[in-house]
Amino acid sequence: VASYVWSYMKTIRAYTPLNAPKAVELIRDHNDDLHRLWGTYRSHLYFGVRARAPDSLLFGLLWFAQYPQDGQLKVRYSCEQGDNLPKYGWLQHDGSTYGAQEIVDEDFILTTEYIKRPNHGSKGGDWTARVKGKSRNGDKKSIQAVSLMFAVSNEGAGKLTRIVNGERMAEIRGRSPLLGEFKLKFRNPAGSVKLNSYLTTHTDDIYNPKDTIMKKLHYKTKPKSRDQTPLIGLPGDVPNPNGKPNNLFVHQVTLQLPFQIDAVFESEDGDNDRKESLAGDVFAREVKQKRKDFNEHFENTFQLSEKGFTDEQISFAKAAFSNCIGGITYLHGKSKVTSRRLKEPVDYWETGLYTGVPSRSFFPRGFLWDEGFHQIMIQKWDAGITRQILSHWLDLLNQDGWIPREQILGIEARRKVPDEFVVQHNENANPPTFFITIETLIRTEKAEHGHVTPETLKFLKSVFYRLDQWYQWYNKTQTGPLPGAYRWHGRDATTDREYNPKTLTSGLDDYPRASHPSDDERHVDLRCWIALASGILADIADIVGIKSTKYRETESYLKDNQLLDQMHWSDKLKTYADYGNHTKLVKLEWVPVRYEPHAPKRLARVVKSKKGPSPKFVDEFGYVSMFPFLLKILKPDSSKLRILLDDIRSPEKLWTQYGLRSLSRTAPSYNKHNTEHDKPYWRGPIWININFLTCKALHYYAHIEGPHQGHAKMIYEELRHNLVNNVYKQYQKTGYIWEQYDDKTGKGQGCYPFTGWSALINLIMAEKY
Ligand code: 6A9
Repeated sequence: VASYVWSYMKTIRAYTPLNAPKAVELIRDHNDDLHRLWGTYRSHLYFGVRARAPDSLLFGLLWFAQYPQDGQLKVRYSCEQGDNLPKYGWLQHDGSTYGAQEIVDEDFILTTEYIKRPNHGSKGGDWTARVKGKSRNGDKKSIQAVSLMFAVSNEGAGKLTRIVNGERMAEIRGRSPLLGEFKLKFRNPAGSVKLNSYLTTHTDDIYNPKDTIMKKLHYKTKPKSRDQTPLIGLPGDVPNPNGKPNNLFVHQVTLQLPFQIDAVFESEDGDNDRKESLAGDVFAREVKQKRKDFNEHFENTFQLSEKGFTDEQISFAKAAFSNCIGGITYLHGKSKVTSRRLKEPVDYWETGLYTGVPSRSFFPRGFLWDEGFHQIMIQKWDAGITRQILSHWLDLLNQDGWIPREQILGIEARRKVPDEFVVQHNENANPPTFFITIETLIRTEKAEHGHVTPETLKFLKSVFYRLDQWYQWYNKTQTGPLPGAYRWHGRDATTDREYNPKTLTSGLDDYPRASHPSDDERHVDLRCWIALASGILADIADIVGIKSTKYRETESYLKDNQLLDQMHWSDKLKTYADYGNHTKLVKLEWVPVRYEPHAPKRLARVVKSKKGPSPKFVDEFGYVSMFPFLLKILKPDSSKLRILLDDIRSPEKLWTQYGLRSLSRTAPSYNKHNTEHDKPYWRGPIWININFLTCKALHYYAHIEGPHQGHAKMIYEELRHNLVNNVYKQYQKTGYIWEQYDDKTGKGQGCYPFTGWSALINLIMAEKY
């Protein structure tokens, strides 16, 4: 019985929260919470507003052109690459009270502006969303009519009712435990109204109003003459046949271009002492002020005009930054996780997550190591956001000290992910980038005030135990058989379907590792990540007054360049490398599925050497080989540093005029497919996160005494120039910032818009590392 209980307790640890107070609670400040309650935290929608709480009112914009160019009705709602919009994204966003976005559709441009007044009453206050439309062809009067639809639902308990004048839904009134009493008013638009209509009905899925709306759209007007086209609209009240209550309210207005309309949310909490609604001229005045504040704060924070960038370049940097901060989302729900001890996946606990997202269209959800990168930039603007986002993430620690890498919370997020990608395994890590984020926060504050701010001190105290447990988890579960050896788990040793089995956990997915995964391989990037974590944890321990020598000792051990070289420097290859059971003589080939004549064929990895794989350094030069330099583990006078710098600068290897490619042109796996359908991902293309780390490291070695200082400086300047030029150029050309850039042409590729870590181009411009 005892052993059964023991085993059960070990099993449930995988999905049981760490036994410690939640960091979010420890750093909670009620006023700040109210200030941040409302936001554009539905960043997977072209425009959506919700509160940072699980029982929120949901507000989302849908639209379509009544006269589409190809006659196909196109209703826009969630950001989809398939919509093929020429351009969309935030031009300005301050992460809390203001955002301005431009969306270019076929023949018209929408602007969405959002402003909040958090201080009215005690329930988070008021906000207004303004949508403007204009023709794409200058100021010519357009016959195009655009239907705007504002869809409103409520997640938790509460009640919504509508106020209708004829065919126009003028107002929604509501009450909920979170928000108290409130009104959402649809103001009379400026512009020529072609049609008013609305929908109230019941839906089983409030997160997907589009499907319900599509089913209800129909022709509302009959043409009076031949050249008049009928208009499509909504039917009004459609009660549920089974008597289920209305939970979807849609205001629809069809307007000829140009137009402008305000949706005004007003909290009825407290005395109604509001002098003027946040609408009309009042709104226009406030937007002007917000724009000014944003521009000033941006220049104060990043100093791009002081650095001599042009206005267009600065607008681009503002868009990069704004999409990163404007991508911040609030998700809630449960992850699916599994472990060796579990027969099938189980639910993680219900949780809310305040987080940035790598891509609003393609993966609008939380990714662990991406988030560390986002927050390197966001903290410079508003450190409060960073402290809260990191606290949310660290509250995801289970009893073993693990954080699931990808956060797919709630129905909306789940819908975007094929089933096989949903489940997170409790042995799988991801690079602990949060340590870099925290190091940056501490360094920046110390430079500015001579010490960390009281808020950051409180934060560090609140998360210390969690950081320690997380760190221990890596050291317990990701180490190899030799002291100082680390290994990413999660590689598939049983497959011959991949050219080189992926290492998703490292963040570098298909980057080539030992050809034959084994428990005793060792990964140089992971060792460097833990070396870095050890040092920063030691710094944090000092700051919060924890007396422990273990972090510092581990740091010196892992950063010892000689020990590092013993384990990861290959004299033969003249580079840092992984070590494992390896042969570079592998190929993907079509092989028969059975040994019989005319059997069908499949693509399989075939070993082309008689000897087969054997323990050795992995002969592939690229991002992974750079980690001792990227994370500043190399001593400035290291001779290896010089070799690395030369290899980086070599066009035969990593250098391109657009940034550093992920894998050397001379590497055996350069540009190789992993399977028939898996194109090279981290096997050639240029990634901005690693180029950011490169700039950061070059900048460091350029500013520290040493024999390679001048060399580092030269490469730094060239690389920065190349990166900024290309990402900017591609943005001008395509309207977007991309997931990766092609190493031969510089073209943006992969998904878009990708304004997670690619937005760090702004920090590269600002040289704020
Ligand atoms: C799978 C497909 C609609 C891959 O930016 C997030 C991550 C990075 O953390 C990682 O380093 N990206 C990088 O190699 C994107 C991962 C997307 C997984 C999507 C499901 C959904 O199809």
